[in-house]
Amino acid sequence: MADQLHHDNQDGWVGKEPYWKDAVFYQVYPASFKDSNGDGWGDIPGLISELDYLRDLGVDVVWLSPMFESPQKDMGYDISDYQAVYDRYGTLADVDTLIASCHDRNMKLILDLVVNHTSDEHPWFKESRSSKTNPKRDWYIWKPARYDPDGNRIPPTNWRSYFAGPTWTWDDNTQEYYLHLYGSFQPDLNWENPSCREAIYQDTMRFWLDRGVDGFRIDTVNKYSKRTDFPDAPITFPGQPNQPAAEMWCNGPRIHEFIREMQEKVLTPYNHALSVGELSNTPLPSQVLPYVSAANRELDMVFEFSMIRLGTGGAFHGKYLYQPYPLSELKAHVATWQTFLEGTDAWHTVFCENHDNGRAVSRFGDTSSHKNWEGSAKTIALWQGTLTGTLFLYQGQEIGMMNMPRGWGIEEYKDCESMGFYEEAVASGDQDRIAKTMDGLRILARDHSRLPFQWDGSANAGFTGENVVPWMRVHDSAFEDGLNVKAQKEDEESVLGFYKTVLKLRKEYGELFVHGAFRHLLPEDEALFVYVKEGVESGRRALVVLNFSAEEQALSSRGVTVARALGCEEGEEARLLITTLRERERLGIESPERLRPWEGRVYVNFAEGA
Ligand code: TEU
Repeated sequence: MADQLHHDNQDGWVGKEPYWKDAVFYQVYPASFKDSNGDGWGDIPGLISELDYLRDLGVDVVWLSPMFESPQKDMGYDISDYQAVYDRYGTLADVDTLIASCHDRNMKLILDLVVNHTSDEHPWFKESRSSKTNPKRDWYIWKPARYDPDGNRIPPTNWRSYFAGPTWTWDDNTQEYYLHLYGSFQPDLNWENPSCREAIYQDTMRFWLDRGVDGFRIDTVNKYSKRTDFPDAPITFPGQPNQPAAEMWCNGPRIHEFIREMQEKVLTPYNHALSVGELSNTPLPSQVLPYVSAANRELDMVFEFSMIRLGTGGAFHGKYLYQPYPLSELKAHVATWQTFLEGTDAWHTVFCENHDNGRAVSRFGDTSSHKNWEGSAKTIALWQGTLTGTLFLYQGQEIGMMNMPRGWGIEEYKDCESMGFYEEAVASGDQDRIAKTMDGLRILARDHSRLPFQWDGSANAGFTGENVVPWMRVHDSAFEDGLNVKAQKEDEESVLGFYKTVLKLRKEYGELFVHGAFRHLLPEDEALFVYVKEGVESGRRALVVLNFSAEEQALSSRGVTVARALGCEEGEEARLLITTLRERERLGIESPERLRPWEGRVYVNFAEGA
């Protein structure tokens, strides 16, 4: 049997499985969660003051997005000191208190590990750029210029960066280019250099593990090993200077060696500290398996991006030119990753939001009316809560937070990626492209998920003091539609109340929902998402029926009956475990074959009379 990469069951939460499979994770974006000192930015004391809210919701592990010292050009994903806390977020002592406060509540805390690149203001980079002979020169990736036939200086390759523009920036002082897959202010570290790797392990990982954090969400985990021959990428967009080039720097030749080294030298010695890697540009199960197969001793789990990227025009050029897609495509991605685990020793994640994407209810649900908003937010809860893998929620998902109102202009968008694409469209002078980019941003921009958290209906939604100007504008829905925690706490049947119930059921029926085998029914259907989850040992089953449309849908007209789909045997009956409908809306749902608009239901097989 494979030597399982397990955490010890220190807490005795689960039997033979590591705790993080059944645990519910919750991502906190510190700038936008809760401001305790009235400067318009969320902070760590604010987070500490709401840990009981998270515990009460059913959260087991908090993932805190970067709170390190940073010029904040990419909201802390540009770190200038890994061992200091950004002033507006608090102090080292606050993080120590946060760790202790999580542990006191039997919760865990993981930090964001951003080590593909640093800020250009990190002392390592300042040294590296100071001269060609500096000992840290080789800690970053430097290359001489090329020249075109007219003698103009051009970058070493034609690679396009994530935030638009080339992946190379010229350094006047030392007359070479440095590589950056993201912004020019985010130079890539050179993982080929062993002393650079050792500094990463020591200064960014062991430092925090020694203080008691339980592991890391590992940013851009598959981009540390680049091709070292630096070829040009093939031309995908003729006439463009910079081309998509992920195959040149993603899942590179030494990537598994580097990750295994990190696991062996750092994570394993710290009681197998938790690792969840961000694995973009890697859509094939065969590519993902080596990262998460327990026998390989690399990562506990990863975020795979096929579903979260739906609607984008690819990861690079044209990302924000919105591409509509049918529900069947979304379902196919889910089915691929639900069945990925079968017959392997791997594990996976379940998520539909994070700080890099629009809100799920606005993308996959329906915000055209209050009723549809509520129904679709709950249907999304039921969908996520019944899928196999470790569940990750993003702050505000549990109250159904939405994208910015469509009427808000570009001035409300702050993200460097949004700016890069918008400015590129403007520079093209093409009005159609500008309009289409703006439309895409309205659905997909990273900004939407970064709006202040909606705690109550007061002037700044309880995120910060009423007279403070928050760093991003508060969504009108906090006041106008009662979309806030306070209002939803007073209503057991709210989206928040529903999430709590779903998370409880997820644990109670963990064998089905967290670990069960997934069987897809009606895969081609463009309105209903229907699947069976089956307990591997008990043979117990759940039938999940989700209406992803604003019309009533009948199962019967599709030839499906609940008892048959559930595989009820003699002496068994199908029982409704949960529906997204409010009590007063349930009249007449005895006919189990009809689903209301944006309604989700789960049936379970029970022994008759039990
Ligand atoms: O994102 C890495 C990344 O490449 C993406 O998947 C991201 O969604 C990007 O917007 C794609 O265009 C991580 C962080 O999550 C993101 O916030 C950072 O901006 C990025 O790394 C750079 O550190």
